[in-house]
Parts: sequence; structure tokens; C-alpha cells
Amino acid sequence: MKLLLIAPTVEPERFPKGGYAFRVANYNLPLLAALTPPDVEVRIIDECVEPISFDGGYDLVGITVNTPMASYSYELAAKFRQRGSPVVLGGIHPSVLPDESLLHADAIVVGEAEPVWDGLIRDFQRGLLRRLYRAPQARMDRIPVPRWDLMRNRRYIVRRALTATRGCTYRCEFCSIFSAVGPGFRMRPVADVVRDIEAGGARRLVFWDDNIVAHREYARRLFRALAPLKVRWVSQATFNFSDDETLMKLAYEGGCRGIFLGIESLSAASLREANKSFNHVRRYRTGIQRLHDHGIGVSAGFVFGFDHDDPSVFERTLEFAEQAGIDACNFKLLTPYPGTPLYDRMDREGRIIDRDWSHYRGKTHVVFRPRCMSPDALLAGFKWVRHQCYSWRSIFRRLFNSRTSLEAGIPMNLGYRYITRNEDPSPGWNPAAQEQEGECAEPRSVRIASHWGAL
Ligand code: B12
Ligand code: SF4
Repeated sequence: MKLLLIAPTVEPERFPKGGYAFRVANYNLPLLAALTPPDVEVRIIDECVEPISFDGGYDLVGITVNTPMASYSYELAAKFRQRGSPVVLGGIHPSVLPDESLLHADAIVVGEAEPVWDGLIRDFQRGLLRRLYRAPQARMDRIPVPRWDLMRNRRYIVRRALTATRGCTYRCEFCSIFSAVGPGFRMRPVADVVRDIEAGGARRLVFWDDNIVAHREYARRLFRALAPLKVRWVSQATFNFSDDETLMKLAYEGGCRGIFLGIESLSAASLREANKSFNHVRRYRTGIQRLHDHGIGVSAGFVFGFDHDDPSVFERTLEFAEQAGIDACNFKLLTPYPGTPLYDRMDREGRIIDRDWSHYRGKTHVVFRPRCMSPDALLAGFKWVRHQCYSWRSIFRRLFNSRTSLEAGIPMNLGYRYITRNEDPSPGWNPAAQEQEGECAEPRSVRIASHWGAL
């Protein structure tokens, strides 16, 4: 039996020929391949690094689907099905919208593949494939070593990605984690993580954990176990990582050179709205400094479009990022992904204006009606802040103020600069330059003054 596993991309502009920026190896498909019975011949195509070929005569095709890629994945599924290859869809989007996905597939998996994938393949081989496989949460002590040997390894800048934990202890309004991996925070045995890294044999890794420090004691054990491996890695964490000196020290010794922090907003009101009050705006600056002092670069996620965001939010964020020396900024438009509490609220309030999933990329379209500015102003401000932040002036200012982990900071900024300009050459405009009218209107001078007071 021949099985093809596909990771599609809707971002061909991000991966032009020879452009290696941000090519990080995919994790879920090598994992799925490792769960596949050994008598099955498996091929993986990650569209970020190679085009999809429709003519392999595959007996079964599996596609991993997130929301922005849903429509495109359905088109791919139709093409394979026309050629006689049945298609199974899995991942976050089929898990939250199973009825929609079932219209485009022979079968779907809702939830994590580990508990059901082997059975699905056996059902298929016996001609008994069911339409829907609903998986319970996977056991963390049964995660196999991913089949990295099936990847086009040379085409990635970071060749190994994995997770030590799954889930998050928080429930931010806009976040899909709860619907992606279910409730609770689960940890893999540290020995299994070490086993995977040794088997992977790479010196540079990404841990795609949602919050690698959520369980402090586990994180300490993990970081101690990583130290002898002499690997360098980046991961994701909540801001309170920066409260814990011991943990930051152990993380650095274990190879951590950069951390993605969901800062999201400089406004306490917006953080409250997002159910993220555990981020304390007043601690941002010292927290970033402490991470830098420990040799850990900071990549910060910022979201624009909260109900409390007025048109000055873009320039205030840019100024803060530069002064605090944030090594890399990841800006996103607030997007109500299906399955999130934000989606339910926006839907209830009748504020969703666009349900074309291909627009749910968090950077190309505003899909809801913002409270304090027009959708056009939000999109323009978003483009403006991205372009400004990746101007040479801002890159220089941020990296100069950081002076940490430049071996990661410089290529990351060059990568982001390349992507930002390649994705959308339009520089946008700063909505704060125009005075706002309406329910959120406040003189600009007052807005700016109250902002600096809060920081
Ligand atoms: C890694 C990652 C990325 C990487 C992907 C790089 C790569 N080469 O893999 C990058 C940085 C590029 C990325 C980009 C984006 N991402 Co992202 N990303 C993740 C992250 C952190 C981890 C995914 C992962 O590998 N998990 C580990 C594996 C093992 O789990 P898994 O993927 O869920 O797979 C399991 C099951 O879903 C299932 N499964 C998955 N696929 C398949 C396929 C088949 C056939 C079957 C049977 C089963 C199955 O079985 C797997 C094993 O249990 C998740 C957060 C999360 N915890 O899921 C967000 C997440 C998936 N991303 C998200 C988003 C929104 C995005 C972006 C739109 C950016 C943004 N606005 O944040 C872009 C979209 C890019 C695009 N073109 O589609 C959302 C998805 C929301 C949604 N409804 O789609 C998530 C859930 C984050 C969040 N907090 O909300 N992302
Ligand atoms: S945004 Fe981060 S902290 Fe909030 S629920 Fe998602 S993963 Fe957890």
C-alpha cells in the first residue's frame, strides 16, 4: 500500500525557489509516518519545500489542514479523489469543523492521530474505512520517534521540530489551543524527548510547545537533560518565564537561545478582554531585559484589533518594541478562528464580515468589524507597523538595544524583512496620523501620555 502525507501551504510567496527564510521542518507528518504500520510505503510532501505531485498512484492520501489552508486543502483533496486516491483529512480545522471537512474527504480524524491512525489504516486495507475517527487525547508516553528520514532534510534551515508537552494551562479568547489539543497540559517523559533529539541528530531545533515552561518542575528537568546534548533551540512560553531566574539560567544552559512570548498587547484592557490578564504590562520591559541578561533572545507576538485598540496602537507598539530591544516581532491581525471563544463572541455580536477561510491568515484580511477603527484602518496600520519594524532603522535599533543572541537575531530579522516586503509590498499607513471620531475617540496627545504612564 502506498500512502502520501501532505502539508500544504498557501504561502508560496514565502518559500520562493532558493529562499530559505523560516523553512522549519514539519513535525506532525513525520510523526504520522512513524505511527503508520511498517508494511505501508509512506511518502511525505511538505509543499513549503517541494511541489505536490498528483501522479504517484497513491492508495491513500492524508492532508494536514489548518483554517487558512482549508479551502486550498479541499481543492487538493478533490484533485486526488478525481484520480482515484481516497483522502483523509486531519488537523485543527477538521477537528473543529468536522461536518464541513467531511464534504471534501473520504474520512476525517478529529483530534490527535496517535490513538486511531493505525486502526484507520487497517480499516482501509480491509475496505472498511469509516467516515469519521474521533480520537481521545494521545498518551504522552507512547509518542514514537518521528520518521525524519522521510523529510527533504537539506531544504530546511531548521531540520528538527518536536514538542515536549502539549496544551496550555490558560484559555486566551483568541487562541485555538484548546480546540487543537484539548484540555489540560500534558508532558512527555523527558527520556523520550532526549531519545527523539538524539535520533534526529541535529544541533538546531524548534520546540513547538505552546508554553514550554507551564510546569516549572518539568521544565527544569527537561532543560537539565538537554544540557549535555549541546543542542541550540528556540521555543514558545508565556511571559512569566521571565520571572524565574533559575529557569532562565537552566534554559540557557540547556541550549535555549530564543523564546517566542505572546505579549499580544500593551494595553491592560485589551489583555483583560483576551482573558490574558496574567500578562502584566508593567513587567514587560524588565522581563525582556532579564531574558536578554540570560542570553535568551525575545521574539514577541503582538495582535492588533482588540476592542480597546485605537488607531495609536501601531506607533505605540513600534516604539515599545524598539526601546525594549525586542529581537523579532511577530505581528498578527486579530482573527476569530472557528472553535475559539472569540469566534463565538464575534458571531454572537454579528461582527464577522468575512467567512472565506483563506482570508484567515491573520495578516492579509480583517475578517471582523473592529470596535475602534475601520477594517481598512486596521489593515493599513498593521501593514505600516510591519514595514516600519522591518525597516533597516528599526532592525538596527532593536538589535542594538537587545545585543543578545545576534546569531539568531540577525537572520531572523533578515527573514522577516524579506517576508514582509515579499508578501505585501504596500507599506500601509499609520491610522494615528488621522484623528479618530466616534466611541473610542480621544485626543492623540492624551492617548500617548496615558500609554507611557502605564508602562
Ligand atoms: C508549528 C506551528 C506553525 C508553524 C508550522 C511550521 C511547520 N513546518 O510545521 C508556522 C510557524 C509556519 C505556523 C504558521 C501559522 N499558524 Co501555526 N501553529 C503551529 C503550532 C505551534 C504547532 C503545530 C504542531 O506541529 N503541533 C504538534 C503536532 C504533533 O500536532 P498537530 O499539528 O496538532 O497534529 C496532530 C493532530 O492535529 C493530528 N493531525 C494533524 N494533521 C493531521 C493529518 C492527518 C491526515 C491526520 C489523520 C491527523 C492529523 O494528529 C497530529 C498528532 O497528534 C500550533 C499550535 C498547536 N499546539 O497546535 C499552531 C497553530 C496550528 N497555528 C495556528 C495559526 C493560526 C497559524 C497561522 C495562521 C499564523 C497565525 N496567525 O498565528 C500560520 C498559518 C500558516 C499557513 N500557511 O497555514 C493556529 C491554528 C488555528 C486554526 N484554526 O487553523 C494554531 C493552533 C495556534 C493557535 N494558538 O491558535 N504555525
Ligand atoms: S495564547 Fe498562549 S497562553 Fe494563551 S491559551 Fe494560547 S498558548 Fe496558552
